Amino acid sequence: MGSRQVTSWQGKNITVAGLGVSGVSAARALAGLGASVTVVDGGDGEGHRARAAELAALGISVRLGDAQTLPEGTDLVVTSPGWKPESPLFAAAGRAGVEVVGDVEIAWQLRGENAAPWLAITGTNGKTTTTQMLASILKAAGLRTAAVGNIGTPIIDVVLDEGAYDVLAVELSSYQLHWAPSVRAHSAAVLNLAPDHLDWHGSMGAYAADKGRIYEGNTVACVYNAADPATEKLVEDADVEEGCRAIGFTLGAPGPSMLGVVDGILVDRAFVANRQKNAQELAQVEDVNPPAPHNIANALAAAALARAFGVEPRAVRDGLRNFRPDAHRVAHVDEVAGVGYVDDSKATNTHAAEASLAAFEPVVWIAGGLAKGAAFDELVQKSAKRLRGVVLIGADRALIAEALARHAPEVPVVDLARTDTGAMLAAVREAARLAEPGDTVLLAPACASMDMFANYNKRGDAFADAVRELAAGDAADAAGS
Ligand code: UMA
Repeated sequence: MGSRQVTSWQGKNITVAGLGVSGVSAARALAGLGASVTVVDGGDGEGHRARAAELAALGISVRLGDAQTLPEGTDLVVTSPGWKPESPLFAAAGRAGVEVVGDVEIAWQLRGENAAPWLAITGTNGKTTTTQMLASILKAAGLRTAAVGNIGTPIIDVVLDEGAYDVLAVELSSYQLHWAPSVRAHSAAVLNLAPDHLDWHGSMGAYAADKGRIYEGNTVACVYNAADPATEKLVEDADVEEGCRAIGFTLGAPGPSMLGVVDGILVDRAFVANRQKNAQELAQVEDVNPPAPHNIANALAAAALARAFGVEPRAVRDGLRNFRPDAHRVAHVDEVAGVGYVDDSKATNTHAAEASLAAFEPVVWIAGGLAKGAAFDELVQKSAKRLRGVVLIGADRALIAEALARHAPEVPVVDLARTDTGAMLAAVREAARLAEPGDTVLLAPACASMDMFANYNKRGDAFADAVRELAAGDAADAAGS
């Protein structure tokens, strides 16, 4: 790293908001550059105290149990993405004339002159998978890369490791984009745009505007979803570098400057010579794992970003073939008594749940949790005809129950008014009771998990455990009969 950054951070009083994954990363990095860092966090649990002790050993102050008061003398607040813009700490910063930025903004500012370019991905759904696919393609091309950002590896950690990477595959959430005004990606994609996190952003317009920031200052390509005009609109509204192109992706045949699918083949009509006439084969649909429609769209977006970076077609194919999806994303768990059990715990909003429900019929749907300000009418209307029955769990299940009563009154609904650890087993048992051989029981909650579980992984694990228990009972019944 050049001395430029070191001098600019030396002696600055930085308040880091949040002692989670990004806060710890930001605090360590900035303290390492000579800043005087105080981390503040509203929590005061055991985990918080353990992390605070680790940071204290590095000379970083930590204040737990008070997320509201701005430490005296703060020059800059660096926030973790989850903190809402209207948090009292930021109001205090505003009154004191102190700027608030996110850890992704700091990462951008810490880049040296030869830093690896960013290929950035956002969208309501599919961003983690697409980022992983992109990293897999870049690796297949022999490039040194990492999948970072919202995906779980704080981006500051890799930015400081300058020289180690040729290019980064960066997943950015709307929260991170909100707090990162000067990030300028080489190329970026918005995969889709549907209502989510409205409690955080305040409105769909504000959410879309934050997502759209990802295109600001792109130099080579702004990748949009041709089936989702809102994403194309964000490209139109973006202020990009001269010569930057809008590149669409579609599940149909692509026009010029698009990637798409023709006769089961993923083709590129954007990064080829004479794109009016020519198309380049990239991969077969079967190379995409799994080859479900929404995932083919993800693969096309990843391919578009890789091609914008100059990656050869063969590496696109090899990268897609090498890619293995994470657990809890439309994962087949087991079959019990002729009924399939599928875990899509990652479907934490209505848009994702809709894509998931569209893949199965007839389906017994397990849904509910924290709604995050969402409405369920459209999801229920679109999915009603596929539903054999519904089992509702979690804090906001009444919202889904009401939508079902309005649009699918004939569908049987089991409302599970319990949030204890055994609730998922009860939900799976109820679902099994509603299901008939040939049906699918699908956990696609359309809600966040934190009312009942630590995260969506734990919710998916609980579902898989419950299915195993059900299968064991079924086997015992069969042996006994
Ligand atoms: N906190 C407060 N007051 C608040 C809010 C939070 O004190 O008002 C404290 C909490 O007690 C906690 C810390 O802040 O100690 C948590 O900060 P955070 O919620 O920003 O979470 P991090 O651990 O820093 O993780 C964040 C992302 N989390 C969120 O955006 C909510 C992670 O994305 C990301 O992987 C990580 O940074 C590294 O970049 C997770 C996520 O759920 C996976 N993202 C959302 C999504 O994908 O839908 C956007």
